[in-house]
Amino acid sequence: MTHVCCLTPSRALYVGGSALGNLLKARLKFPQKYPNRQIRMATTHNSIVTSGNSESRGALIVLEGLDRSGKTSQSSSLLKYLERLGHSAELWRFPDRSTNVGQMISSYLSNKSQLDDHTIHLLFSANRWERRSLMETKLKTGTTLIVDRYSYSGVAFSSAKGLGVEWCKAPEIGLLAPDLVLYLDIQPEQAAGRGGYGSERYEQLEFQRKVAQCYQDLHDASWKIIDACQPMEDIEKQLQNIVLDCITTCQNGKPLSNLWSI
Ligand code: DGP
Repeated sequence: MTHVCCLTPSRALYVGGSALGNLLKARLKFPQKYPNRQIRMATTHNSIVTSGNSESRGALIVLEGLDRSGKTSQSSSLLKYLERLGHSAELWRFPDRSTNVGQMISSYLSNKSQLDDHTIHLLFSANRWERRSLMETKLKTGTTLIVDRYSYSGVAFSSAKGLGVEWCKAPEIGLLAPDLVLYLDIQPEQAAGRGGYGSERYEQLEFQRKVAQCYQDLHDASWKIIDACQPMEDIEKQLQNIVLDCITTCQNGKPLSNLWSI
């Protein structure tokens, strides 16, 4: 059960069986001993707080890979699969081109505007920050999010241009850490052969080779590497099995954490 507390420090609308609940009760009895400040310290900066680390929640699942590795198709079929099973799930995509920041990114990607490499890096990051709070709310209310590209694209694509990896990671610190990173692995040459690249800025073989190397340097043992050259149905089955395990773990109360830890 989710224990939700609408936080004004002096008025808890509902708090169930939590340390915070006990603190609030104690404050009503002994107002001088437990001033407001202590109660504020027991909460986070958000207005929704769960009562502990064992709350059931949705899973944050990220798909990463080179352009044309199949992330978008696989994300969609994963969503359909989860919905068929009755899970609450949504498909998100970064960059999210629907926001003002996203439109600046889109214009840059389609070569309609020029931006300094650092500047565009920060815009991509800002585009993820724009969604952080909603992301946390969705997860805490039990929705699993399948996310097509996340901070790893940010670091891989910008460091492929020569920006320092640590510099690239810095603005991502504090975004929610994924519970699972699924990397669709494909050779840049094979990806390029899939119907050819379009007109977007990064769709060039030589650059994608650098991005592949950056992903290689960035990944860790927690990533699930999927051979993206298998038949689509085989990839779908592999993703489905991995994802279901992850969703169960999160339903059982895995705490949310922040980047940069995965
Ligand atoms: P997509 O909409 O998934 O096709 O992504 C558009 C392009 O932007 C693609 O070439 C990958 C690149 N990209 C995605 N996220 C980031 C990011 O955070 N930083 C940079 N530099 N590039 C990114």
